[in-house]
Amino acid sequence: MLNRRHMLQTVLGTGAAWGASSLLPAWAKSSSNGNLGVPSLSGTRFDLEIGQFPVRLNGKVGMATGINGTLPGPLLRLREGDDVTMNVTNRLAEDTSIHWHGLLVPFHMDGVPGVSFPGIKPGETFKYQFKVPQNGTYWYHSHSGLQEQLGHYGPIVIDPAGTDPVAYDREYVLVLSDWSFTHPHRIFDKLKKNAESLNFNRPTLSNPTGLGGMWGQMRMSPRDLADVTGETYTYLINGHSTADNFNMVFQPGERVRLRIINASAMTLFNVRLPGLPMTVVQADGLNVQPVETDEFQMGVAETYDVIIAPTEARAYAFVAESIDRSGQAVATLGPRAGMRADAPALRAVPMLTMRDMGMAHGDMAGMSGMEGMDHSPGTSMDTDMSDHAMKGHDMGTMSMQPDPNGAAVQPVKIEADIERGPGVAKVSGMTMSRLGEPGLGLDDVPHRTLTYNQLRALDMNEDHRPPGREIVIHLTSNMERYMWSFDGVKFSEVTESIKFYEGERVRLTLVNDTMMPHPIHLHGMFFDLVNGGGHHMPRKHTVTVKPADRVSVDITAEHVGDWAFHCHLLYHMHAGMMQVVSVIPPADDTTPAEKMPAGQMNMPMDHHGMNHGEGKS
Ligand SMILES: [Cu+2]
Repeated sequence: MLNRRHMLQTVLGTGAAWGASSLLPAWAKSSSNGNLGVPSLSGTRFDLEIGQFPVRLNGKVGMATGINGTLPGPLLRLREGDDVTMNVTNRLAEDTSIHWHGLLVPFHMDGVPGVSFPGIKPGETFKYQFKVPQNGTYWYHSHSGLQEQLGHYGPIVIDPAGTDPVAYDREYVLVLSDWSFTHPHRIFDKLKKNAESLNFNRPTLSNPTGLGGMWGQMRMSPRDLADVTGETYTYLINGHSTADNFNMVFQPGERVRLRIINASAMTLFNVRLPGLPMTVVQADGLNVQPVETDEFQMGVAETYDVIIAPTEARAYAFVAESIDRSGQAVATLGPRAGMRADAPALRAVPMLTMRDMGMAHGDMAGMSGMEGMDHSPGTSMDTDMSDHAMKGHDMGTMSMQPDPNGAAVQPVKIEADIERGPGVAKVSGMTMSRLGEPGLGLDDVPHRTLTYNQLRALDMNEDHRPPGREIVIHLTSNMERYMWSFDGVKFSEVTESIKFYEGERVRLTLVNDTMMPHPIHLHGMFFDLVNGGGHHMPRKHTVTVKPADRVSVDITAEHVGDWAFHCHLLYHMHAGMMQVVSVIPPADDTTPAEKMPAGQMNMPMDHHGMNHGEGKS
């Protein structure tokens, strides 16, 4: 049988920048780390080529855009503290980029076209150089257009400079993704047309009173939990569909570390190994206090490392089920290669709850908010204007020592939130927090599920300062135009970045006014999730904000620069759910980009390099 990767590498084997080892099939490569389940590269210098190549999935051949001819791209195995060089060559006919997701690199090495650098033109090689500042499981992907959907992503594992507190006998990297044979621009067009075709505010056969328009405004139906479903997607584990049966071998009694990366474009996954408990030891690359569970929901871009310790010599299924249960990818973990575990049947489609609609208290607050949408497309809520007043010019003129009673501070007592302790989710005024819930559809499964409230950083947080200010940002949508945004303004219409001051401790509160979960990602800084963890708040690069959820994260603004801040659902970002956070020196109102030497960047704060879908697709 033709090995798919081998075929791809044969097709592309003449690429100039390829090392000899990249021509070998994954299983033939020697590596001191053993076979992790994906082709891997290690060292301090990496030659990466972005190109197109064919992939065969379920008997069908499609064209991928990716790195070094494999789907996913090769594992980059780095060592904490090393100085690394990534030579990224663009063999495409369009611009490309690589963003090192979760790595705290200088902003001009962050790889976001139009924000941190101009992008990589066709035929060009861009040399990324940085000191690897951390350890753990991360990943990399395109930040150009919709390339990520086509296969432009790969895993990163950074070995710690010191000893690893996590003990394991064997490890596997599991890159979860969603593949489509439909071109992403077509998918995006369909999403927009679908949204436009909804009969808003008008009685229809299915909504005879017109009241059902409530659903239409937010989602198409109470069952519609994902924009793009298993009808369009083939779900993959390391580039393998369920039919491919990706295989992992273990010996009974071994501790096996699974480094799970959700590298999909649009799919939140429920992850479980029926009959085998998982001990979560790391989230988003940072170690957490071990917590045993049976299932967890993973937002796009999140990573979880788990330890499993199978004692029976039998095949176990590793299941990544899409949140709407329209499909899944199943791999096998067994004592011998080539075994196939029984794939569990897809479970019943979960329903959105009143809580998801922001109507947990049975009052009309959520309803009136939705009615507000009718008259003000573009801003999803008329309420809570005090939150909006927080943003913009007020902040731009603040000094380094913000007045805690000033206009930029929420009426809530910020200190109280910090000191409240483990009960934070239950305190009045925080009742919309859903950190104690496992995620859509996992409330009533007959086993343990992970919640954000269970996560505690293994190491004590370094910054114990309470935040000096709180910035509230609403996650907003206008489904009539498939517009997703922050505070009702899509990225292409944003005129000013969000300002953080170098050295400050700032609280970001994300309020989800929509009925979809959004995995929110900030480049260049970690979110310290305010979950009652005291000085052991879990630190994450991506936080999934559930429908009608209100999540606070504390951030230490350390690295001056312009940093992308966006929903990691690819089409949401493309539609405008993105902003730029500028970390600027105290009392200095210019963005770092404006201070860059001429020629290093096309235009400061150039949003146009992002290939916004709106009006262009
Ligand atoms: Cu989103």
